[in-house]
Amino acid sequence: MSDYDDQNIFARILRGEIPNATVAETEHTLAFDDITPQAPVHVLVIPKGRYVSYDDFHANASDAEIVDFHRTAARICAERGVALPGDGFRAITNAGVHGVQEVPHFHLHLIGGRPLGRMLA
Ligand code: D5M
Repeated sequence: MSDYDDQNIFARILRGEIPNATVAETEHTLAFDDITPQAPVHVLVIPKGRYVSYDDFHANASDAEIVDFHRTAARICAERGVALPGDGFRAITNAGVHGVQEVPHFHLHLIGGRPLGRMLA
């Protein structure tokens, strides 16, 4: 696992150095609108802790952080009107070089509000 980069853009958002369009905030989790939305709903959910990627987060975060993260994501889907039994959404996380992860702070993309098509590599 690579070391955490304190200067990554989501670390700077968490420190309040860069503004964000906050969607939800809890003790362990922050969610905000993606700056380059790919669909009408495009929210990024991030843990407040210093986790690089999906695997780092799920291996090293506390159960409380993990539950809070996923409950927050599910609540946002409901609040943004994309949760089932509605039209649905896609939840994606990119990890590392093959996953083309641009920001090295774990984040989940919640994308919906239009038909997304089949996901192809
Ligand atoms: O994607 C990283 C995502 O982060 C990409 O969709 C743009 C988004 N991004 C980058 N900077 C910002 C700021 N400042 N606010 C909101 N969203 C941002 P990935 O390839 O998964 O690492």
